[in-house]
Amino acid sequence: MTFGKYIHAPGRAVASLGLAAAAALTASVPAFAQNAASSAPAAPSALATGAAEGAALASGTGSYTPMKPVEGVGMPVDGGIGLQTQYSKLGEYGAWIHDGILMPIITIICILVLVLLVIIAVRFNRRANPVASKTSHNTLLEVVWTLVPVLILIGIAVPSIDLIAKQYKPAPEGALTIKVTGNQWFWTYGYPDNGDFEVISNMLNIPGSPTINNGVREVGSRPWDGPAHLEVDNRMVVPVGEPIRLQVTAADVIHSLGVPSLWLKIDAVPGRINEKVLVIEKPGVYYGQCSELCGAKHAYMPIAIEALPRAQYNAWVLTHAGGEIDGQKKPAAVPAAAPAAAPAADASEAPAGEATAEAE
Ligand SMILES: [Cu+2]
Repeated sequence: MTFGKYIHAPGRAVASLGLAAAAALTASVPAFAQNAASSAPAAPSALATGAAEGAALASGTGSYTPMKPVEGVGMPVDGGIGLQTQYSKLGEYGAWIHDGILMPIITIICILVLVLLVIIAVRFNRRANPVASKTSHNTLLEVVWTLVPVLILIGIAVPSIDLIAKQYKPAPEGALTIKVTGNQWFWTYGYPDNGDFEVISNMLNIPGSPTINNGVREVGSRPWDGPAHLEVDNRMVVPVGEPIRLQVTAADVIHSLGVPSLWLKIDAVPGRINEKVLVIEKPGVYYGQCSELCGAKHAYMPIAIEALPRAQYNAWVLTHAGGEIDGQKKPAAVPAAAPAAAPAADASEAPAGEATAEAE
């Protein structure tokens, strides 16, 4: 499948990102281009990373072909309402609270209030009911309309507080730590448990639109590219099904790491580390965006998380200079990585068929 409709319908995609930001971009394209070239290290690093990616694929120390995302999975859909399908246990729980508790309660209360209003307007207007009742108290009614809302609030509070508690549960011992840093206007992902290499992640440029990141390729130029405005040059690759300790901070202003389909939103604050555990249930590519207004290119720093089985993750780690598995640099020391590495290397020119199959 292709994402041509996203790529060739920038108007629609832009609308989903906010017309205001798009207007600002159009008005000051040269300024952005200069920013990217002078202040942000993103552009040159991205070039270097691209070259390194090719070299690593050829060198045989590791292998990685980006996974092709499944359309509609881990990304917004046209005309979608409600929450995105969730791919973490916490997300499934949160979505259940929203869809199974909050929405029914909201709907019932709204209908009840509307019905009462209509009854009052029809039966107790001045013409239909010229002599108004002098009743001022009704003990039973007052007890009921106090108790029922209290019970409703308790019904909402119990699962809500439970969800909050679960979200704050610290990562278990041995969880893989990934350090996420928000920058104006790109993300960096550090892997201290895998040799402390760092991945710089820039949004891909959009054909026919002003250049956002100098030196970064255009979306749609690789078979595994996802939607425009969401796909990046280097994704945050993580192992699937394992607890990941995300340590989130920022280098300049406040950003926010938000991926709707993973129930993930956590602020990236300069000088502070916010921590969150992430367990992704299914291999796949999950997209999000910076969720804190962080400056001119706020709308152009998407997040793309690719969850791979452990063996493929290890092979990806070894494509990076300094990448280590359990303190070992040689792929020979990681037997699990070897079988996955071989076919993936052969398939490096082809669209990641294997990876896609896993995702489905
Ligand atoms: Cu930001």
